[in-house]
Formats: sequence, structure tokens, C-alpha cells
Amino acid sequence: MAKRALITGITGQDGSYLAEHLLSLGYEVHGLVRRVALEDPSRRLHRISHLVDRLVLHPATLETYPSIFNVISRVALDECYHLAAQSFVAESFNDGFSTMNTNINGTHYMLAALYELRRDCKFYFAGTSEMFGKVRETPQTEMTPFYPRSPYGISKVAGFELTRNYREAYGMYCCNGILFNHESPRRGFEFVSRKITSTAVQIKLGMATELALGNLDAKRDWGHASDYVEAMHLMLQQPEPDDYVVATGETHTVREFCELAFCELGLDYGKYIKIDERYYRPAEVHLLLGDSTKARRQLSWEPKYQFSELVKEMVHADLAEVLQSGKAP
Ligand code: NAP
Ligand code: G4F
Repeated sequence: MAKRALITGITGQDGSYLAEHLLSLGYEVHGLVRRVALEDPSRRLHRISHLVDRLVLHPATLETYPSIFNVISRVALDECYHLAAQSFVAESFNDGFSTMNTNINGTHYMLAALYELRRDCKFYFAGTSEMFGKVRETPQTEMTPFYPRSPYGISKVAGFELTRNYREAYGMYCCNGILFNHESPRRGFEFVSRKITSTAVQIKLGMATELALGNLDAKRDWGHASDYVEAMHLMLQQPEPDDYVVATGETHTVREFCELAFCELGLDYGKYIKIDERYYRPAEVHLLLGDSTKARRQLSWEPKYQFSELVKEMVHADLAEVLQSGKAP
């Protein structure tokens, strides 16, 4: 019998890679999607359009318990990957209330519905290095205390604790991934990596003249999303549920990301970057660097991509897209 998995956030970057990975392993893959996505498939389902015939999509939203309860009552699930979230840190400063609502209550609804209906279903929560925030030690491990610096980070700490509590209180198989930044050609355009690669391409092709950014000195431990979804799956295949840091163990500044991306196109980034105060955050996370020794030892996981390969792939994917469509991405 094929294993049956539900992915919330299947239309997002990670959801699309995870769906591909689980299908390649022979899973029956279900996805929870907002109704608006089903009504506007060419745009909202673009990351999974090549898979859509092999998926079972269920309309629901994280905003209401009944919609989640209905989906979970209809499918006998073995595994549930809860990836859906308001995931953009900057937006969480603009609307902390809706970020909290989606990310905390949405996670609680998922866990409560699984507790009621599918107590044996294994559960993955998409925790994040943003929970470390104003870091208490470097590198950050599973033992590093949390110090979130944004409504997003705070909401994810709550989701992490809910997940741990369902594991400890009810003996459910619930895991937290503490994933450091991961990118890909499917990354949303609002995140700094994709903003840099897509704008650099537009500058190269004469469609833009500058790139407006905020803090160039922030450091991130950047990996590739396709590597990171493999770690999510491995976490749910262990004898006991646990929490794991997933990271490359290398950190780079936003400035270095720019330098590499522009260089790939034969451009000097320094000539095109404009600092714009609007992109600074009220509270910044200055340095993230993960120690994923536990995941490497216990899950036999390791990333395949180097930082320079990730940047190159993103630049060339954006270039190919613009050359093909003739439009800015
Ligand atoms: P993403 O591309 O922003 O995708 C977010 C997904 O959540 C989308 O499918 C979105 O659906 C869905 N969603 C948002 N609000 C929803 C709601 N109210 N009801 C139902 N679905 C909703 O994010 P990602 O980069 O793939 O990240 C996946 C998860 O990992 C997120 O929880 C994120 O916080 C976490 N994470 C990401 C990283 C990273 O570096 N990428 C690192 C650590 C943790 P629509 O398409 O309908 O908007
Ligand atoms: O690309 P970012 O928006 O990602 P951020 O804030 O690190 O969050 C991402 O990674 C987290 C894991 O640590 C996830 F949990 C979260 O869901 C998301 O996927 O910003 C990266 C850095 C920040 O320090 C930001 O201040 O880039 C800096 N930055 C500088 N200029 C900018 C810009 N970020 C954005 N988005 N846009 C700018 O113009």
C-alpha cells in the first residue's frame, strides 16, 4: 500500500519540492490549498502545475478549524507536513495579528484535528532559524535558546511549542524541523535572494537600472530547498519523533549574495545597488549559522548544493525565464 501524505502549503516553494520528492518515493500525495488557488490555477498553482494531475488537492484554509477538520476526516493519512504559513518576516511587522492567527491558530487547528481523527498520523512542523533571532550562541543547535525578533519568529516559537506539547502530552509522533534559509528558482520574489537574482537579470537585459535593498550586512546560512525537503521526510521515518536543525554550516552576507549573482552576469553589483531605508526591519536578525550535526548523524542527511551553485542556478533560471517570455519575471 502506498503511504498517504498531506502537505499544507503545497503551492509554496517547499511544498512543491516536497510533493515531487514524495511522489518519486511512491506516496499518494494530498495537498491543502486555499480556494482562491483553485479558482486561479494558472497563477496560484504555478509551482505545482507539472504535478497537478498526480496530486489530490483539497480546498481549505488555516483560518478555520472546520475546514481543516473536514479535509483530515476525509483522508486516512500516514504523514502530515504542515508547511503553510505567512512566511515573509517583513510582512509580519506590517500585520502581526494575521501572521499570528495563521501561524499559531492554524498549527493548533492541524494538531487538534489530527488528535481527534488521526492520532497515529506523523506530523512535521516547519520551524525556522528565525526562532533564534538575536542569537544566544553561534553556531545555533537544537539546544540554543530562542530569542525571536519579529511577529513571524514569535508565531513560529508558539508553533514549535505546540508541536512539542502534542508529542509530550499525547504521545503523538510530532517533529519540529528548525530549518535555516533555503532558496531556489521557485522562491517568492519578495525574499532577498530572488529579488537579487531577478533584478540582476533585468538590469543585464536593460529592463531595470538599479536594485533597492535594505541591510546588506545581514548574514544567512543559505541552502537549497530541494535538499531541505529531503530532511523533512527523513524526520518522519525515524523510530522516535524529535526536533532537528537543518543547515549548511556556512554563512554569507546579503552583500556576498549580490556580488556572486551580478558577477554571474558579468556585472559589478556595486554600480547598481541603492540602499533604501524602507527595506530595513524594526528589529533585524543579524547572523544565522546552523550546526546540523544531529540531522547529519541521525538522519544521514547532508546538503548537495554549495552556496555558489545555488546562486548560479537561481540567476540562470531567471535569465532563461525572461529570455523565453520576453517579460520581467
Ligand atoms: P512560501 O513559499 O511562502 O509558501 C507558503 C505556503 O503557505 C503557500 O502554499 C501558501 O498558499 C500557504 N498559506 C499561507 N497562508 C495560508 C492560509 N491561511 N491557509 C492555507 N494556506 C496558506 O513558504 P516556503 O518558503 O515554502 O516555506 C514553507 C514553510 O517553511 C513555511 O511555514 C515557512 O515559514 C517555513 N520556513 C521556510 C524557510 C525558508 O527559508 N524557505 C525556512 C524555515 C522555515 P498560497 O499559495 O495560497 O498563498
Ligand atoms: O530573504 P529574507 O526576506 O528572509 P528572512 O527574513 O531571513 O526569512 C526567511 O528565512 C527564514 C529562515 O531563517 C524563514 F523562516 C522565513 O520564512 C523566510 O523564508 O531576508 C533575508 C535578509 C534579512 O536580514 C533582510 O533584512 O535580507 C535582508 N534584506 C536586505 N534587503 C532584505 C532586503 N530582505 C528582503 N526581503 N528584501 C530586501 O530588500
